[in-house]
Amino acid sequence: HGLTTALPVALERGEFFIEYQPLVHLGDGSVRGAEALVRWLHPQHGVISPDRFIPLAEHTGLIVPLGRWVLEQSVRQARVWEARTGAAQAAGPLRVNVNLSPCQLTHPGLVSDTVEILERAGLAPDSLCLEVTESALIGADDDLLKPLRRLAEMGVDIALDDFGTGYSNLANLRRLPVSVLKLDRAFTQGMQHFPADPVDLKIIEGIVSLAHSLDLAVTVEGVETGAQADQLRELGCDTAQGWYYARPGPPDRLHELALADA
Ligand code: G
Ligand code: G
Ligand code: MN
Ligand code: NA
Repeated sequence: HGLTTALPVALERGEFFIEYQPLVHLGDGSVRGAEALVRWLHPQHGVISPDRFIPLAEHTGLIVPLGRWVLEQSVRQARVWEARTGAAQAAGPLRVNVNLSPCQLTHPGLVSDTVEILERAGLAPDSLCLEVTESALIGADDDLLKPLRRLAEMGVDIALDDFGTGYSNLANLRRLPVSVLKLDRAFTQGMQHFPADPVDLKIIEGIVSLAHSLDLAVTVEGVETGAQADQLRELGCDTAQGWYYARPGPPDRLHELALADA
């Protein structure tokens, strides 16, 4: 596979870049932060989606240095947003969400690297949210959860990504050091028909109610229409992400969006 051999040098050659997709507060429509989404600008094939190269990076071990690079860039970017929006951002500094692969969770340097990156950039830990997929934490033992607990104790938010696609026991949520549930895009896609299936709505309502009773915030992904946003707000979801608000884009667009609605 050509991509597999090109991947290890792509980091040294500076071929990766990051797009940011805004996270919007459903209550007042304000931009609160963004999710960092890495892309590979391959010299021959053009822009390659993470769906294609993240599995390769996991397989070859490049995910650890690549993930560290994404974290460092994103944390530095959040510090730039903070400096540029400053007091104009009534809801506090713009925050950044960074995805973590299962391999990064088991890597012994996760906590120390994260601490060092935050300190070097001068970013407060509560401006960072790490996204871990539900499937990575299914059946997680204490050894796997320990680094996440330490990060959570420092003030870093942990989000359970793609929630609802795995088979985790809902009662298990209590054990996990997470403060945010990210409802998978599949839930929002199920609402595309109007009126939405009342059973689907009941399921979302139930998840939101459970999450809130456990003190977890709910973020919904894949919001494509205003009608979906209205319905998800009524169902009690806290934050939304999706094409209705903005596609993933360059970092400078974020403080423009944030200042525009400040
Ligand atoms: O933005 P896009 O739809 O192409 O993202 C596809 C998938 O790639 C998403 O599920 C996202 O979680 C994952 N992804 C994007 N950036 C990163 C990253 O920096 N690290 C990891 N592990 N996954 C990422
Ligand atoms: O699973 P993860 O959160 O990493 O996925 C993010 C992916 O979802 C990115 O590839 C992004 O491009 C995609 N995405 C973001 N918003 C929307 C949307 O509103 N609709 C659809 N279909 N995909 C979206
Ligand atoms: Mn994600
Ligand atoms: Na997701």
